[in-house]
Amino acid sequence: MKLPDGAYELHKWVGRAIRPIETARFAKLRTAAPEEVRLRSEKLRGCELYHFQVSPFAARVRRALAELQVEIPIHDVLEDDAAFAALMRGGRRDQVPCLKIARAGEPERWLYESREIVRFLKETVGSP
Ligand SMILES: N[C@@H](CCC(=O)N[C@@H](CS)C(=O)NCC(=O)O)C(=O)O
Repeated sequence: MKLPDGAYELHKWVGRAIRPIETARFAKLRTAAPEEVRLRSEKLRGCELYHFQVSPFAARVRRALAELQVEIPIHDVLEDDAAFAALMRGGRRDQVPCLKIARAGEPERWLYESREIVRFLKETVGSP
């Protein structure tokens, strides 16, 4: 990511510090039974979120995932160099959040913009 010098480590450490707080907050939104979550998440098969923890735009998407009662693979590009490389290879823009959409029979897409991603998620899985 094009962050200022020194910001990588700071973002990583702040991210690690706040992750448990967000996890606890969003856990309260996750009200569906595990089997329902599994079934709903099937509609998002092939979707993976690239993000980093302290991004407020990424938080918008993570919240939507919790509210929609779905789970998808999530990659933190500050914690995982391979994930960052995959984002740059596929999406070609060092910006988060980005949703990789790789569905059978469709060309692979890398969707940027948190509001667009949330709209896609809602349209794809519907209301819980
Ligand atoms: N309008 C975008 C803003 C995304 C954005 O600014 N993301 C920041 C992190 S909070 C980013 O990736 N910055 C790195 C860069 O643009 O190089 C959205 O809603 O997703």
